[in-house]
Amino acid sequence: MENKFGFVSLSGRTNVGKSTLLNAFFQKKIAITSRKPQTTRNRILGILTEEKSQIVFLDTPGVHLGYKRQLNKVMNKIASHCYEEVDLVLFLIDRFKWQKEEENILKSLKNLNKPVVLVINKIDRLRDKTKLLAFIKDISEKFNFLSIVPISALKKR
Ligand SMILES: Nc1nc2c(ncn2[C@@H]2O[C@H](COP(=O)(O)OP(=O)(O)O)[C@@H](O)[C@H]2O)c(=O)[nH]1
Ligand SMILES: [Mg+2]
Repeated sequence: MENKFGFVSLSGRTNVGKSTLLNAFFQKKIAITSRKPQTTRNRILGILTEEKSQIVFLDTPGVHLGYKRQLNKVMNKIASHCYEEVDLVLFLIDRFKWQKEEENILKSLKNLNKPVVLVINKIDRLRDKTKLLAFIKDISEKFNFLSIVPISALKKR
């Protein structure tokens, strides 16, 4: 395997499990949650270094500002600028919850022209796992996701 290096950005509204996923990647608690207001610069959430690869995890300023501010062209510009150095976006959702916020995030992601992996988190809490396939089929019609991956960040699965 060649040496690999890349920037991965984590997208998804509050509480979908972004921090939990990062903790799973890093296998231990690190200071990755910040209460500070988002700046216009990419914020490094953590750097995962393995023998032949290094991934820098970034959060995604501008995408989660809420509907009204997201409509603001200047903020959109700033947000897309921050995405320029991103190689891959992980877009997390909470099971089958697909609401206005998810639509708005997807709208922003569509403009970026970056590969997006849709991560369906919290599947440990799915009562009926047979619905997963139908959901994946529906959601894959919304956007050409690089892949759609059901996970449980909490259970590290
Ligand atoms: N059951 C379950 N709970 C999860 C999972 N991932 C995250 N959570 C919980 O969801 C809540 C929000 O998670 P957090 O990582 O802080 O979300 P963030 O706001 O996107 O960073 C916490 O109570 C987590 O323990 C999961 O895979 N399964
Ligand atoms: Mg968090």
